[in-house]
Amino acid sequence: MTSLTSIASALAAQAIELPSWAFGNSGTRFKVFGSPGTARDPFEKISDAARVHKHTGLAPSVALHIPWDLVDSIADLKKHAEDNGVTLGTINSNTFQDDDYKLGSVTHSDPKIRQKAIDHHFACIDVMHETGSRDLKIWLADGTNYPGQDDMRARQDRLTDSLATIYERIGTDQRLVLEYKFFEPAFYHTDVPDWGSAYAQVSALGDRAMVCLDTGHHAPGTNIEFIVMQLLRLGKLGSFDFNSRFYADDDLIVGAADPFQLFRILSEVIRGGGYGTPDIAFMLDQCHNIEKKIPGQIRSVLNVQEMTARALLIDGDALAAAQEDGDVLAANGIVMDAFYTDVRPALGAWRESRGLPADPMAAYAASGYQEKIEAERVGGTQAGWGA
Ligand code: PSV
Ligand code: MN
Repeated sequence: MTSLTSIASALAAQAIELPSWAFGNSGTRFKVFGSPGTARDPFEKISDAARVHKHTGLAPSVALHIPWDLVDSIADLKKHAEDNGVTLGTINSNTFQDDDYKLGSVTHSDPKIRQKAIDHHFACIDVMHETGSRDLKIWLADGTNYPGQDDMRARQDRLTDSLATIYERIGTDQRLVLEYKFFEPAFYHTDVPDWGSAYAQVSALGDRAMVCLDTGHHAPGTNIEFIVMQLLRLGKLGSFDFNSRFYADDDLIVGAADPFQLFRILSEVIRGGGYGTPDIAFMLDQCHNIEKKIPGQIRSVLNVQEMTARALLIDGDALAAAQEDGDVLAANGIVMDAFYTDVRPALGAWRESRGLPADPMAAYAASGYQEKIEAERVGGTQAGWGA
C-alpha cells in the first residue's frame, strides 16, 4: 500500500468550500430549533466559517446564497472575509422561495416569470463580479406534482433557452454550474432530475458550463461514484455539494451516514484526475439542525480529509496489475486495505507539522469562541435557513 508520508503533499492540495447557510438555524419541515450564538447576519456567518478554516486549514472559502446573503455592501462582506482569512466563493441562486415560482421559475410557461428568474441570475452575476467568484451555481426547484400538470418537453425547451440567456451573461473567467436533484419539492418530475439531464443541458451551453453533483440528490442505492467517474471522463464535473443522507436529501454531516461511500467517491475523483485541480469545487451543502454548527462543519471537513487520505493510499499500480490479471479478490483487497487504514494519528501529526492543531475539534472546544458568541450574540434575529 502507498505510504502515509508519500501522500502528505497531496493532502496539502485539499480545499473545501463551506456553505454560509450551514451557520444559520435550519431544521425539518416540522421545526427549526434555535441555538445560542447562531449568526444573525452574513458577516457573522463568515466569521464562524473562518473559525473552521483556522482550526483545520481545510476550508479557505465560503459559498454564498443570494438573496439570503445580500448585504448593503458586498465589498464590505468581501473585506470582512479577507480580514478573517477566507474568501467568498460560489454564488448560489435562489428561485425557490418566491410565490411567483410556485409552478416553476426558468421553465415557467409565463414569459414574465421566466424573465424574473433570469433577471435574478443576472443579479447573482453582478454579485460575482464584486466578490470575484468564479462559479454561479444553479439549482432549480422546477418540476410538477401530477402527470399532465404541465408539458415536460416544453419545460425542457424553456430551460434550455433560459440557461442560454444566463450563460451568455457570465464572464469569460466564470462558469455556470447546474445542480440536479431527482425529487423535492416537486414529486412527480423535476426539470433537472439527474446527471444525464444536467449534462445534456450544460453541454449545449458550452465549455464554461458544468454539472454539480450533490451527494444527497440521488435515489437510494445509486452508484454515485460511477456518476463521478462518468462526469470526470466527460470533462463536465464542476463541483460537489457534499452531505450525507439516510433516506432523502437529509443534508447531514458528510461521511456520517456512509463513510465508505464517501471513500469510494473520493477514490474516483482521484482516479479521474479531479483532485488537486482548481477545476472542481469541493463544497459542502449541509444543515446542522440539532448539533452545534461550527464544530459540525469542522467534523465535516475532517471527514472529507480522512476519506481523501484513505483514497490516496490506494496502490494504483498494484490495483491496475490485479485488474489486468482479472484477480477479483486481490483488486478488491487493495481497495479495502486502503479503506480500513486508520489515518487519524497520521493526520494529526500532519496537521501539527503545518502549525495546525492535531485535534481541530478539541482546539475549537478549547478556543472559547463558542462561549463568546453565545454570550455576545444576544438580541437580533438569528439567521435561519433562508435568511
Ligand atoms: C437543494 O436541495 C440544494 O441542494 C441546493 O444546492 C440549494 O441551493 C441548497 O440545497 C439549499 O440548501
Ligand atoms: Mn445542493
